[in-house]
Amino acid sequence: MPVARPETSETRVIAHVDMDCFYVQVEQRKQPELRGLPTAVVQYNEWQGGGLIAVSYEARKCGVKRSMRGDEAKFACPEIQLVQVPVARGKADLNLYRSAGSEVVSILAQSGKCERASIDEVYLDLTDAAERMLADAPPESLESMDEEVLKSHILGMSREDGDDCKESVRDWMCRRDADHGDKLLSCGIIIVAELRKQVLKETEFTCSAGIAHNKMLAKLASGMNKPAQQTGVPYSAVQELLSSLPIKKMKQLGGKLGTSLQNDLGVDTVGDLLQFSETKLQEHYGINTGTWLWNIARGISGEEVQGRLLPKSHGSGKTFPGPRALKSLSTVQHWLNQLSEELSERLSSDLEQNKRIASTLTLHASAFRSRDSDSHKKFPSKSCPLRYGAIKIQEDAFNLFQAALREYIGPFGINPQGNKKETWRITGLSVSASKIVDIPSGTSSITRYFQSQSTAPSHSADGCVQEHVAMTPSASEGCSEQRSTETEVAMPEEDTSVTCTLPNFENSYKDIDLVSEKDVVSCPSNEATDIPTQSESNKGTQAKRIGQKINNLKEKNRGIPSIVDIFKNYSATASSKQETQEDSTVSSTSKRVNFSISSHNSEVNQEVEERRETDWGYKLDEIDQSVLDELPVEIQREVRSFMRPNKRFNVGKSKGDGSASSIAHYFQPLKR
Ligand code: DCP
Repeated sequence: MPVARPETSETRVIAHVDMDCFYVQVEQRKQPELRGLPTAVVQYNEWQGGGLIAVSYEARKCGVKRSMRGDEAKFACPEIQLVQVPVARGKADLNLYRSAGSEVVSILAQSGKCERASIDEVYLDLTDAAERMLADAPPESLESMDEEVLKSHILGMSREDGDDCKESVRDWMCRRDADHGDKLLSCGIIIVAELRKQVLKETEFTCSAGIAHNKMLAKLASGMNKPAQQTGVPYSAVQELLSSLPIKKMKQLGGKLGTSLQNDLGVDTVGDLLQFSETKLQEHYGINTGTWLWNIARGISGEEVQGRLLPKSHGSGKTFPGPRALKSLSTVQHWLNQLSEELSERLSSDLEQNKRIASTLTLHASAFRSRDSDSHKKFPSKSCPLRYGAIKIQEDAFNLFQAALREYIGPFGINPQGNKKETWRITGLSVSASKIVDIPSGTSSITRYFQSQSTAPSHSADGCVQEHVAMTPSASEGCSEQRSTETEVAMPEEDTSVTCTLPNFENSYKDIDLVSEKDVVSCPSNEATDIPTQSESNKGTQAKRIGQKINNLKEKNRGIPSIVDIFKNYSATASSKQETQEDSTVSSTSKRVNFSISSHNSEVNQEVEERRETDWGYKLDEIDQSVLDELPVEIQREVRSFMRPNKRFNVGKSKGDGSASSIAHYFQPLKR
């Protein structure tokens, strides 16, 4: 039964651009002698040669896969070149790859609405550009067509190898009787071929792309012909495409929902869904999911490309596979400190460069209980309002961890030494910052921001918010998504009998660990050392372009930088203190464990208050008049009163005590 053609979606032209073996390409640009060789990027740990996270297409031909360890890859392909991921704070440092991704985004964003979907993926809405081309220079009017265009794959078009195939592509694109949707698609194919060439020229990276009438189809198509190729999806080919597409391959159907469709409805391919009415699907999966399933079976997706060049969240994570699993609170705290420091750095640069503030801190962990029938119980994720400054994030992250651990293990599972031997193991940790918003211009709105920040997430009794994972696939894809890939990791040393399934935290960086393209601007020296001279001028141009783009976007926020400086100074002071305090913090861990969250927090808050007092006493001298002028009037009054000789700074006891606009309120500790 032919599927009714949706009327609205075919008038849009959406592209999904995906870099080819991205980390490998970044490393090959750094070391050009690796080009053309079978190469893989490995995580830095030495266990069995480290885990592969990116594999070149030459290595893939020898049977090397991302799921392999370095040793296994060498066995499959003895000449493989293994490149280590850069390391900082004892964990993978992905800044190099993030900056490289930003370079690509800056080029693609010239063409239309651009959404950075992950470290190496971008969606583009090319509808306007395609409409313009169709009006001004439609494909049939072009004297010649670029090779890259003619090499395109067009689904549903029969093709043979060689020149004939290019002719067929040209004929298809120049059909005068083509409908409006196909004509627009042809224009999109030409635009994307041009963009891919530009990306290659300016960054030396190849990418693949899918061009279709919606995001879902564009994403499906971009992975069909890799590397360095592009695939167009005319509406007429959609039904055939989906009829053979395994249900689990569809975005958002790789998990429980896909399994349920297979087991409960006997659906194997997306096309199989066509046999069910919308009502039937709604009966099984609820109104929204049912309708969504009914639509995807027909290739319909209304998801918009969001104009977003910056990530939706920042995250920092690490896995502790096999014998590396963490067994004590002090080691957990040590790693949370590292992760929090990295997160704090990224938040500071986002604040400084993009004038954006995050408001929610979330802790995720994966764990298992070794002597327990319930060892697959999920470690709960916890959130709380985010407070700026490395030390605060460290404290909050550790509090969240302890609250989650209590829940995971039950009230009697933790002893004052930190753990009961072999009771629990942590195999992955991550901290992330989300709900990122622009600081609105105008001081009153900043005040409002901070007011809302202190009340935003609702709290449970222990001050944390339980993260809920919705099954409904309505959420749009974003940089913050955790990868759903899971890795089987054996425990070779102490837990030889245990095999547990863990979320691949370090591998999940691709999705959670993005920074803004402003990094390219802010780190020219890094770029210069990492990248061969040939690309220097390109970098300069890109950096400028990125700078311009962000400046345009952030024009409205002029006047904020000085407030940003306050944050920066504050967290810088906090960090330097942290170095001296680190030992004592860790050694006092076991004592803290016995406290209830609230008593622990009051202890922490007291420390924080003391630190703040000193910090501000020191910082006040550094605040200049122009900074003060930007602050809300009440705060100006408050700060000026501190600046008067002999007036001692007294947090929380100053004029307007407890009012939302008190400067103390800006840095108020987490309310529990
Ligand atoms: N990545 C990671 N862990 C994963 C998956 C990916 O760290 N589990 C990193 C390394 C990849 C980059 O993200 O180079 C992009 O991931 P992709 O899934 O897009 O894969 P590649 O770009 O490596 O290859 P492909 O050409 O198949 O897209």
